[in-house]
Amino acid sequence: MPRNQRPLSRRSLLQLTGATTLGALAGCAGQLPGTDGGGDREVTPRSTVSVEPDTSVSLTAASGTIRPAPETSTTNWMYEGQFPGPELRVQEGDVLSVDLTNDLRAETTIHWHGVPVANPMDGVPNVTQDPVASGDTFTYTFRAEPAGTYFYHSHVGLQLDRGLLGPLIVEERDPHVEYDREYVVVIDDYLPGEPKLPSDGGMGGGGMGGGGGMMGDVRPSYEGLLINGRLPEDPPRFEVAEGERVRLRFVNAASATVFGVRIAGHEMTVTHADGRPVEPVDVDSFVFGAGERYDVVIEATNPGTWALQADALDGNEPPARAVVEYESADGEGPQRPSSASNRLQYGDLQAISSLDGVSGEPDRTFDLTLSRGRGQSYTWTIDGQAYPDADPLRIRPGEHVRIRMTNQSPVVHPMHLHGHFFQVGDAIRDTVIVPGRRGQVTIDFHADNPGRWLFHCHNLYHLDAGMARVVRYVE
Ligand SMILES: [Cu+2]
Repeated sequence: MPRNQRPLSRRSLLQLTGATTLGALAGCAGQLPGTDGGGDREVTPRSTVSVEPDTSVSLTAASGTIRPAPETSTTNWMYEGQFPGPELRVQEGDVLSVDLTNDLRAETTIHWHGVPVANPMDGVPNVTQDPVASGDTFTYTFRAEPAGTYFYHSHVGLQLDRGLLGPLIVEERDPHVEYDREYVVVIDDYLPGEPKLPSDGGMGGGGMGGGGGMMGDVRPSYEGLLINGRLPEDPPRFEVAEGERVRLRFVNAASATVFGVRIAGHEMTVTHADGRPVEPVDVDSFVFGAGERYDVVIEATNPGTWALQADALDGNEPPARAVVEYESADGEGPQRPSSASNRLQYGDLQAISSLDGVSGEPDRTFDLTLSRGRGQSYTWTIDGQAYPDADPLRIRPGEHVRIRMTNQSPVVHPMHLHGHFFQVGDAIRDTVIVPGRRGQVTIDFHADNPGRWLFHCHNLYHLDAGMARVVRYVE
């Protein structure tokens, strides 16, 4: 049963039988604006752009067969019969219109990860829209800004881990770095078949996966790691010419995997974090969690055939692989990267331009604890509450909001805020890893986009098991 159709929890029953019955019912989509259960009046979201779109695209979600390697095929869910889904590419400021047609036998939506769209376009089922029923079409329209490397994916249940994802590139009109060509590198974990929560008998035939235990984590039984939908036996090839500067747009589209990324024979200059420009920083590797993106530039000054490799930090599958191949290469097998010695740290990231509205002391601060739920069931909580059975975080328009997170579990949580960029250290991002074992991260954002916005862990299994809250604008 989908989470949003579970029997009413004790908290919901208390709300329904209390004095705030109408407020609690206003939590259904389609009733904006209303009161929010706490008695506060909700702020009407920004409306969707109504101008003629610059680009119109159709994405049909349907089941089909993928072949991630010549000898391997499986049934997947896909957009337009492609996995990953088609690359959507527009210019900064363009209006993009996407008709999502649902040819699945399940409800679905699309979320535009990282893009601060108007709230009704954000694709969160039962929060910003009714899910799109089987056979129906829903049109998403939004202005694609700011420029950056993004991705789109279903936000219903565990559908992201079934293949419903694709890259979204918003090209800057005036890039702060020069490059001659570019490749998009979507890194993913490969799960044939239907994803399930451990509590529903998922993740390895009902058993606990690696690293199990009360306080530990489980990971689905992935059958490999992918770059652009390919297993390492049949890696994608990125051709380069000697002397070129090559931009690589890395997207971690995995559902439960943190990757460490290296390229043999080349230093990487990190130029963007979550699509936002940073002062260029030279590294030989970086680590990113589900939902994070990095853009890097490499200088093609070392002819040959070189492996680009992404290792699962918390899994033992063979690394995902691509090949960087010079036009002049002689066909020798790719050389493997040496071990990482100069790995990117968050502290290295310095945004080119600052975020408005977050200087000085915050108007409102939330202190939130991230932890594994107590008891036998597989739940993940924020301050002891498991979504959707969780209180909204109420904020007012124009506020400088701070969220301080402390991770009381041993595993990392890549936390993602919808609808806003946030400041973390000197960087501007939309997703940030909170390290395990009492790791602490503080983010600051400007409340400039009214609506109901999900704030959640981008480990899909943690999200589906409750690690989410709705940030709600009230008057
Ligand atoms: Cu998590």
